[in-house]
Amino acid sequence: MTTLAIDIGGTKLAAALVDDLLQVRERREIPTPASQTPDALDAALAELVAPIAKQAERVAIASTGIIREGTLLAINPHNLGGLLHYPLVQRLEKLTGLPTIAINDAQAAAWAEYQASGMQNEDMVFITVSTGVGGGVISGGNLQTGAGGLAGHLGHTLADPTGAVCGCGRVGCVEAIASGRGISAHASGDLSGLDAKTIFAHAAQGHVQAQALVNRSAQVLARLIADVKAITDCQRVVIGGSVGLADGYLDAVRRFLAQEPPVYHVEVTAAHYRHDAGLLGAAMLAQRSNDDCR
Ligand code: ADP
Ligand code: BMX
Ligand code: ZN
Repeated sequence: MTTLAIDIGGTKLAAALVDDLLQVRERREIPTPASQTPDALDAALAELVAPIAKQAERVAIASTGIIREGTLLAINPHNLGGLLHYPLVQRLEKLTGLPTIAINDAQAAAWAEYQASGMQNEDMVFITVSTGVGGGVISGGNLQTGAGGLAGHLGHTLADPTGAVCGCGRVGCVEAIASGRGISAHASGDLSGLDAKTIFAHAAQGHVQAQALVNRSAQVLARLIADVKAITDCQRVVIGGSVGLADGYLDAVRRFLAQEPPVYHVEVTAAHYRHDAGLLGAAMLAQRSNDDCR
């Protein structure tokens, strides 16, 4: 069966056709519109899926935000230009006429990465460092979504009680410092207003402030990983997202984690499916729910 997989992030929207052998075809990407009203996202999704939807038999969405009963509820609406909620499943069913499922992007990616890991009945945590910082927890081989979809939202745990106010309303969240938006928000002087991608490019050229911003993100992430190890005793942490997968970032995280006491050390790897983990995880979960219904 061919699945139209869609990944809705704070920066980009991606879509592709995924077959039962997990081959990804016709991958497309467009920027995520920043708008408080749903109309802009409606239009962007229509533009994104129009050329490929007719070849699909179902839709599987991995999306930023808490996904509850098919609706996106932003925990940090700033990541979506202030959009608070969006009826994902309803809109995509209307747009395509196809049966649709939706799941949080990091939860979906966690599932895909767990399948790729070869682990069995084990514990693994996926962390995306992207527009925000998201997470997905696999416990005893099962994906944890929580009763209300909140499970794994580890970007909203405390990194610094004197830190910036996060869009979720808490003070000093990991996301407010370590995410792409957090890195950009802390830039000043000649870096102010630049996005994380550009700041990473400056860091690679030896720009001192840019290097400090990247290191601060990696250090906060390493402390988060130590917390995750303490909470779950997982055997592996997998990192994805465009910041997480940026050159040198994972090595910096590993260096900071090595400074923590050994009991908090855990294997940290880059996402096997790289930037497609969310798309593939959603497609795999659609496949599984289809099988469950038979
Ligand atoms: P989304 O959050 O929409 O899923 P990404 O995973 O691409 O999208 O994350 C977007 C964030 O990653 C932005 O803050 C962007 O500036 C940053 N980014 C994109 N490419 C790179 C790169 N090559 N190096 C560092 N940061 C990057
Ligand atoms: C935020 C939150 C999470 C999401 C994470 C990564 C919103 C809109 N999103 O913490 O649900 O998993 O960002 O999202 O509240 P991304 O856009 O960086 O991929
Ligand atoms: Zn927060």
